[in-house]
Amino acid sequence: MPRTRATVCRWRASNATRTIPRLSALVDSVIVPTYNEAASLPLLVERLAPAMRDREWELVVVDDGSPDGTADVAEKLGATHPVRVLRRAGKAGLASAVIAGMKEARGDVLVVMDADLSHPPEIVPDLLAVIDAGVDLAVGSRYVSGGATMDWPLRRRIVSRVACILGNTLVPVRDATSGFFAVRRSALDGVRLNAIGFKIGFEVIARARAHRIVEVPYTFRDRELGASKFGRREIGQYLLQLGIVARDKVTGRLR
Ligand SMILES: Nc1nc2c(ncn2[C@@H]2O[C@H](COP(=O)(O)OP(=O)(O)O)[C@@H](O)[C@H]2O)c(=O)[nH]1
Ligand SMILES: [Mg+2]
Repeated sequence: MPRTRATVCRWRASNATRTIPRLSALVDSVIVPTYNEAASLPLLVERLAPAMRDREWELVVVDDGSPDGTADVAEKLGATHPVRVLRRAGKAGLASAVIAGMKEARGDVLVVMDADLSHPPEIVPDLLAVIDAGVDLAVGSRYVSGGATMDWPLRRRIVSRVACILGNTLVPVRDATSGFFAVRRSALDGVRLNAIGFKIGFEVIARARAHRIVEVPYTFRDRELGASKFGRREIGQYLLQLGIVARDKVTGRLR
C-alpha cells in the first residue's frame, strides 16, 4: 500500500499542548554537535534548562576533539545538568556527529540543534509540542510565515535560499536544509542516514518515515561567539547529497 503523503503546514505553537495532553513521560534527547564551542555551550545550557523544565530530557554533546576544550566544558556542565558527552577523536563532520549522537541518545524524541545559539533554545518546547500532538517530524523553519534570518551576511543568505529552493524540489519542506528539528525516534527505525556534510536535516526530512511534517517558524540569528565551520567543501557535499537523494527518489527508495 502506498504511504500517506507527508502533510506539511505551518504551525502555531499555541495550538498544540492546550488541546492534546501528554500521555506518558517520554524522554527528549537534544543532540548538539560541537567543534570549538567552549564559549557557546554554557550559554546554550543556561537557556535550554529553563525551557525544558517541564520535561524529561537529556543533552547529548557530540564533540570531535575540539582543541578549545569543548568536551571538558560539557563534562563540567554534566555535574549540574543532564548533559552527556560523546567524545570522538577528530573532526568527522556535522552529519556524522549527529548520527553518532542519535545512536547514543536514550530519548523517544530526538531534537537536533547547533551549539552556537543560532537555534533559540526557547523554541525547542514548541517543536516538542508538535511531536506531542502526533506529528513525526517538526522542522524549525526560517522560510515560513513568522520565521526569519537575522544578522547573516548576504552571501550566506543567498547560499541558504538557493540550497532550500533546490532541496524543496525533492522534499515538501521550505526550510529544507534546516539543522534545527525534532523527530520521533520510531520514524528513523531501520532508516539509513547518509553521514555526508552538514545537512543532516535534509537527510532526515528526505528519509524519515514521517507521515506528517510540520514547519515551526523561528528566527535564526548569526553566532556571536566562535567561528562558522561552513565553507565551500560543505556546499559541494550538499550538491552531492541532493544528487543521491534525487537518485533514490527516482528509483523508488524514498517514500
Ligand atoms: N562534532 C562536530 N560538530 C561540528 C562539526 N562541524 C560543525 N559542527 C557543529 O555544528 C554546528 C553548526 O556549525 P556552524 O559552524 O555553526 O555552521 P553554520 O551555522 O552553518 O555557520 C555547531 O554546533 C558546530 O560546532 C564537526 O565536524 N563535528
Ligand atoms: Mg552556526
